This record gives sequence, C-alpha cells and structure tokens, in this order.
Amino acid sequence: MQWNNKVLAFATLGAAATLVLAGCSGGASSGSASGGSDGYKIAFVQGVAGDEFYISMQCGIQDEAEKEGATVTTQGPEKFDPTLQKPIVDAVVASQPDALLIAPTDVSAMQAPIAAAEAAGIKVVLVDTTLEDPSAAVSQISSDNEGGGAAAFKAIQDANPNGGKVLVVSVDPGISTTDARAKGFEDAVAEDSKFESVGVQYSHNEPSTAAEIVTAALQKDPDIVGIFAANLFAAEGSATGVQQAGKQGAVTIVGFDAGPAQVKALQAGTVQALVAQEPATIGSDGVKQAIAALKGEATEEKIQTGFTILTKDNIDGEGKDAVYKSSC
Ligand code: T6T
Repeated sequence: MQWNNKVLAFATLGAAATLVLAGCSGGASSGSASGGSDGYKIAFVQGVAGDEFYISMQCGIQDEAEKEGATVTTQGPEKFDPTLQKPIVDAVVASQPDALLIAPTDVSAMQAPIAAAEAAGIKVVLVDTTLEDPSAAVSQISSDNEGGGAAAFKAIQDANPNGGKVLVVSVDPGISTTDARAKGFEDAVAEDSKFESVGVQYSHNEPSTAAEIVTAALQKDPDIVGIFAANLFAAEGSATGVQQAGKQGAVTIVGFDAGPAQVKALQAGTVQALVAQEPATIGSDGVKQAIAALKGEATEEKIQTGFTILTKDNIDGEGKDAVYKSSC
C-alpha cells in the first residue's frame, strides 16, 4: 500500500451525452471551451456526467490547460455505462482533438473505441479508470485504489476491535477502480480472522439500489458491523440504507470519495470515514502527460495519486481542501 504524507497525517480514525462548457458549472449544456487560439485541443470524456469526482477532475484539467493555452471540451454519459460512453468517444474521435483524456467505464467494452482514437493520431491519457490493455494510452493516472480499499478496512477494524461481519457495496464488475478497491478491502479482511466478509454487491452506480442492498443485507445479517461503499454513489446510498434500517451509529460506514452530500453524512455521524481522492491532480497530471506526448517529450506510463482519510475530526479543518467541487 502506498501512503502519501496527507494520508499519514489524516489517518486518525480510531480509525444521452452531456457536453459541459469548460469553465462553467458542470450542468448540461453544449459548446466548447475557450483557450489559446493556437493551443492544443483536448477532449475530456468523464465516466459519468454530474459526478462531483469528475467535475473536480474537470476543474483540474481546465486550470492546467489554461496555463498551457490549450482548449478543453468536457462530455460525459448520463450513466456510468459503456454503451452510452462509446458513442461519445466515437463523436470525439470524429472531431479530431489533439488529445483525449478519458475515464473508461469498462475495462474491455471501451477497449476498441479508445484504440480507434489512438489509431486516428489522438494522444490518449487514461484518467481514473483504465483498460485491460492500456497500450493505446501514453499514460494512466489513478489513485492507489487497492491501497484505498485496504485503508477503508483499517478504519472499520479500528472502530470495531472485536471484529464482525462486513459488506462491500461496489458499482459494477469490470470497472478497474472499484474492482481494485473491493480487492484491497477483501484482501485486508482475509488477513484478520476476527472479521468475515458477507461479500461484494453491485449498486450499478444508483444510490437507491445501494440503499436497498444495505437494508436487505442488514435484515439478513443484522450483526454486520461495517460497510465499505466503493464510490460516491454507493456511499450516498449506503448511508441512506443504514438510516432506513434504523442502524445509524451501530454500523461503521466507510465510503470512497468526498462529494458534498457524503461530507454532510460524515458531519452528521451517519458515515464514519471517507477516502477522498485527488481528482483535480489526476486531471492536471493528465493534461501535462498529454501535452508532453504532443510535444514528443517523454511521458510517464503510470502515475499514482494519493488519498486522504476524512473523519469528523478533520473535516472542518485540514480535510476541507479534499472535498470535491460541484462546479469549477
Ligand atoms: O470513485 C469515483 C471514480 O474513481 C470511480 O472510477 C467511479 O466512481 C467515482 O466517479 C465516484 O462516483
């Protein structure tokens, strides 16, 4: 597991396409960004539109692009779904940008559309998620997702020294990030005989489905002590599910990401810890790698960014900066 300094400092918990204007608030609209007229054209394809993780990434991309005099257009599918993301990529390829920054929604289904971008001479950077075969990309940038999953288990472990049953609420199989988080969590659980995993369930990125999963799981196994929600929407829904089951405070919830609604749940005590990623850094690093490739300079094959564990103790202080944005 890779820990950055912030993680060490904060790991205190007893543990239909939307085209978004660069520089605007992230709502559904259409158009393209402004930037240096002679600069590179960068297309950013999000995993899903309206997700504060990708909005924060967009902010990082735009800030870095502005420094370089490059223009950015941002688009994302309405759902985290390769059948909706593929046509967006196809249209982006047809529009011939210089570079494509993309978070593929599936490790295999997005392979061919992204290979087509590379074949068209577009420099591809994979941001956040990756592919089974990432060779079409000049660089892959993501959090330490496995490490984040293990850190989530540590938070549950610290809050429940006697052990017990734990549940993972993920998104869909085939997403590199959430699969790695679930693996990191499950591997760590397997190393502590006091804990037993009741398995990984998939919410399809729908908070309401995550809430249903959690209420049903708590009915079946009322002795569940901890829930790891592997992304923002799974975490929002898991918090609702625990509340609906009347188990607030009795079950430790640790969620990946740090959207504003997740932070409210942390402050309210429904959720005990959040694993905040650094989406703006992923985005700015993505722009740097794309531009290096366009200039014929060396690129880094893989860049791993850090995460911060947010708790009630640091969220109103040092942790504030790690909260995701709803608009740039
Ligand atoms: O957790 C992030 C991202 O890292 C993951 O790949 C998909 O879900 C999010 O966008 C949060 O909703």
